[in-house]
Amino acid sequence: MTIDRLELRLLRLPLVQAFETSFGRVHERTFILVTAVGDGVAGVAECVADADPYYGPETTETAWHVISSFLAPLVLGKAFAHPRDVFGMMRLVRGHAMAKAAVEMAAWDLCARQQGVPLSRMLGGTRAVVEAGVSVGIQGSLDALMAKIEEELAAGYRRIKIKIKPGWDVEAVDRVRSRFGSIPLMVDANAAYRLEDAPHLARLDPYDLLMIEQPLDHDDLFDHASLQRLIRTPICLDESIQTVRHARDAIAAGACRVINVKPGRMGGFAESLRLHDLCASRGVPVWHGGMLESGIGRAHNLHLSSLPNFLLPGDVAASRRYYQPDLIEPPIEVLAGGMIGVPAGPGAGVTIVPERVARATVRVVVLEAR
Ligand code: OSB
Ligand code: MG
Repeated sequence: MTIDRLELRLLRLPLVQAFETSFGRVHERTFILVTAVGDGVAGVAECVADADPYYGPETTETAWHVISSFLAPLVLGKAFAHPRDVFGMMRLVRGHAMAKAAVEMAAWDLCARQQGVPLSRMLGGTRAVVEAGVSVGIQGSLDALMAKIEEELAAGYRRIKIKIKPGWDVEAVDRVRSRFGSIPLMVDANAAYRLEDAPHLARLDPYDLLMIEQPLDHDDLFDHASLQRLIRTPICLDESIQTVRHARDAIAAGACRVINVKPGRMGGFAESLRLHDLCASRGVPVWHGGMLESGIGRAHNLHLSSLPNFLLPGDVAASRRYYQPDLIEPPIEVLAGGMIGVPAGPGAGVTIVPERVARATVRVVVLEAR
């Protein structure tokens, strides 16, 4: 198969509710929608790079530049046997995983649509529904946090994750445990601490958290290994796992006991599958992360989440928590019991509403094989 044309579309969508992490508060998402066309069929994927380089080094503008100037020439008009080969076709370009992932995942969607099968089937998924968890941002007050968690539990979510940072951590967890008892609970620090904070982070140990996600620096493995020896709460790595090699080294070093999979961070589905398989072979459970995606990226995440080593609920919540309306119709909803169905149609299996995409569009470019 080949990709004959790539369309990049920069979109800006307001969030239903502002989302705050240790690196700041966002009120809207700016992201690129990539459409890959081959043999008259279109595949679509969402680039998870944001306007700011705060979660990781990429931004929407670096992704736009790298895809249009460097990745598009490597893939346009070039025959490949399977979309798992697309990542390798882009290996001349170092890093820029989010830019690569958007191109690669659009190729998977294209291929699945050409074959008329759901993405989950092509990826090796084994489940029709997946367990949904939610990521609850830092709130204005602890009372507001309690109200938010109450709302999410009532919606059925099977695991609560709260964002933490210095000054919003032990007390918040203590309040949640006193109020809601032994619910499945975890925290995500988005790299807000240093190894010197180990005694402070050990104060979370009595609360039986499922895990603490990314306590230390975005590119660190060594200090995480030291920290894991000092705290009982299992460490889960997010930002620090940008390649399968990072995961291999992290597991060998004891830097984590759980890994979060985000295909955008890994450079696409093929590398995410390799990460999934490596973790399965080492007995390390994985779960699917989220990047405040619209329903398009959310659907891709659900397909990948249907693989067998996704043993913990993911950040794969319903559309309505993020965008109203979403770019897709019908939106993604949480079923009774906190499960979400993996879309059953061809490719990502969701229907994009073109007028909503048009309304959110800031800029478009079409790149063709030459
Ligand atoms: O660290 O998992 C993260 C959102 C943006 C960037 C990084 C992260 C997150 C989330 C929200 O935690 C996940 C979601 O609900 O999509
Ligand atoms: Mg995280």
